[in-house]
Amino acid sequence: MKILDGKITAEQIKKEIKVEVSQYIDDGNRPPHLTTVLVGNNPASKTYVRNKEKNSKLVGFTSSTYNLPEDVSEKKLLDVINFLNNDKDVDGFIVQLPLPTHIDEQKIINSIDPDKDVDGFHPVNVGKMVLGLDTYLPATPSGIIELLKRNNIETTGKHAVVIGRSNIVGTPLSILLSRKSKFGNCTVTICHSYTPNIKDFAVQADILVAAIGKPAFVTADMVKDGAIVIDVGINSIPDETKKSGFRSVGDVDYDEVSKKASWITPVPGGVGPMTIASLLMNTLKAYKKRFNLF
Ligand code: BQF
Repeated sequence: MKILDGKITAEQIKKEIKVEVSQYIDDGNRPPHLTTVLVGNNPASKTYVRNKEKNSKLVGFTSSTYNLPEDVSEKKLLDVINFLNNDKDVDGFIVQLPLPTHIDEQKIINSIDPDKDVDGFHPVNVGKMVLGLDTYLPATPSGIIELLKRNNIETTGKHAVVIGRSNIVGTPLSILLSRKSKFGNCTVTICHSYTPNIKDFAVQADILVAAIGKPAFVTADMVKDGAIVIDVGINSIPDETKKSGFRSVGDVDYDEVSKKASWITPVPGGVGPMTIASLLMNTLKAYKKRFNLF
């Protein structure tokens, strides 16, 4: 078994971005600028936003954050987005999800300028992705493809089984894995909450992706010998040995499944860091488009 190390791969990508950014700055350009909009105090969301700020600064971007209260009105949030859409100093921005239930998430996503939508969630960008047109790819699926690419893992002709059909991970990843491309060309099966006997599909996978949100959902009996296993899950479980009282585990029973897999992503340090690296790649792309730096 080989560890598909997202932390190391993401570090390489960040180093490359940092070199490219410093060249633009030497040429007299301003740095790329990523803005994050955070609504409320969800502890996981706060951690993710801090991560994005930290890594943006690490590669030489300007980073800014709008912290809005939990009870902010939909109208006020739309006003902030409208301001960012028109702010020439901001190349790309994201609205951290999930949003409080009184706000219509789709309405918010629809209001983002597709050219600044570095999460790739706007319907225009989703449509472009489906058609294989140039766009911002959603960060987690794009990070997974990049992780396979940079570790020279062949995908062509393989059977990929994706467990989970969210708009953010399962659905777009199934499209990227099946498209006509060097790191696509898979036959893809999507499993979800209405799939009877997910195990019957999972055991057939050459590439198995777990994006369900249930700790240790994928057990060793569900995995074919030599499969490539991608664990997208981040679940917090009680752990008395930790300061916080919790630790992060994926959707895969890592200890048992790693005995059968040819490659496996750890949690933490697998898909998560690649998600951040992809967001930075999208932001650099938005910046280059704005200033015609190609
Ligand atoms: C790691 C996310 C679910 C819902 C909304 C590194 C991140 C996580 C883990 C991170 C995620 C998950 C993010 C690790 C951003 C990935 O070392 O394993 C980085 O910050 N992520 C998000 O912004 O929103 C989410 C997961």
